[in-house]
Amino acid sequence: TGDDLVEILNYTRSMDKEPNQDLFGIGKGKNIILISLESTQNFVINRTVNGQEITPFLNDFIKESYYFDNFYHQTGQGKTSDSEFLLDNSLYPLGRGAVFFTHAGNEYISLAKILKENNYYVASFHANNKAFWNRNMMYQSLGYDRFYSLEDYDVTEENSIGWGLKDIHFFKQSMDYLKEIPKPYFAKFITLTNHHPFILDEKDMYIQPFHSSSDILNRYFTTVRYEDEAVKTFIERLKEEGIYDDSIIIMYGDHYGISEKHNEALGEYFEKEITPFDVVELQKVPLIIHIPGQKGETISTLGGQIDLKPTILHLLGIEKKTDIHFGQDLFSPNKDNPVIFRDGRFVTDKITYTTGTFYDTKTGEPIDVPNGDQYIQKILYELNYSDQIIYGDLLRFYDVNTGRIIE
Ligand code: GP9
Ligand code: MN
Repeated sequence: TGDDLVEILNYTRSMDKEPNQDLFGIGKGKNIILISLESTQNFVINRTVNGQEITPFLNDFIKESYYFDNFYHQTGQGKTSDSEFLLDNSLYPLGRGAVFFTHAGNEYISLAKILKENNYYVASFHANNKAFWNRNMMYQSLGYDRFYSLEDYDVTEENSIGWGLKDIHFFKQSMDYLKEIPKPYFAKFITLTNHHPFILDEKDMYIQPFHSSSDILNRYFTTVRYEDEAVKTFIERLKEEGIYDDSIIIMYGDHYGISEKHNEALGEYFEKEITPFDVVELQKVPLIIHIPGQKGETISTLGGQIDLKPTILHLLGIEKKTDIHFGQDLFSPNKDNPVIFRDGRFVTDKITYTTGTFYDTKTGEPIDVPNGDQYIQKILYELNYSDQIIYGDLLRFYDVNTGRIIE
């Protein structure tokens, strides 16, 4: 019942942070173009393979954007769909299964719904079957106006590989739709080519594979490089169409692409042994926020996908004080929440906890944390609160307009 919400509400309200005064509302009325970069980990940014840049376009683009280099994915078994869930709800995905499948009928206070109240048109673009990850159902609960899925794209043998339509074609075909939808809009583009097992046509290889003991890792660099090229073509089109200056562009990696199975090969790439601490670090994904007229800046504030919703709302000048979310605005001067992984690992500015051991976040050295158990408890509490909301469908009992619990 609604009683279960009282404690949770007290908790989330106590965690909430005020916006950054300089940036609050800076993007008011602008479109939001959000690009989900499939399986893109942060380690590829500003790095080379065989002497060549892996992401030449993004490396330039981050210079004129806010680039968060200390930002983590927080997904579980629901992979891409979990990242979408985190983005829209600032709730944690579930420890087992994909919440997009198991709780698609719940009541949510989604980013999409809040944006719609503020006059935005909300669309998702993804050239896969609309039922994949149950998106067609979940997007209804989240309040999306339109889902451009496989049936909206012209997919042929020629223009597809691996999981489907190649990203360059995906962006190209999407542009016809983007030009038609009402403004201002929130448009989410979910890329696909950089997906395990990272297969690419020879002619789409802008760089050559790496040489290590893992073909998966070797190919990964080539598909990331292809994705970078696709994003470049899209941004160029946005400029040509006059959309660029009217839009905030947000890009983030949805989750890791290279699992722990490939640690040995990763060790060959980094020329060091991969420790459990490194495995946590490897969960960083790029977050890039381009705001027209703003200078570029690299921001090392610790954050994760749970923080996206309040961050985006504040940029648009929307402060939904009655919202229930676990994240904090990444630009808030007082942001202090830890990054919590679904399996209980966590990262603070000082401590990283994984595989039963505490590490110094700065040095990666194992450390003794006298009150360590309290930390672990607090993390588990937060995950549990989020789970309670989902399992109990508790937002049914909450009136987000008044901030009151419905008896
Ligand atoms: C499928 C795409 C990729 O539609 O989102 O799914 P993933 O395996 O990364 O979750
Ligand atoms: Mn994915």
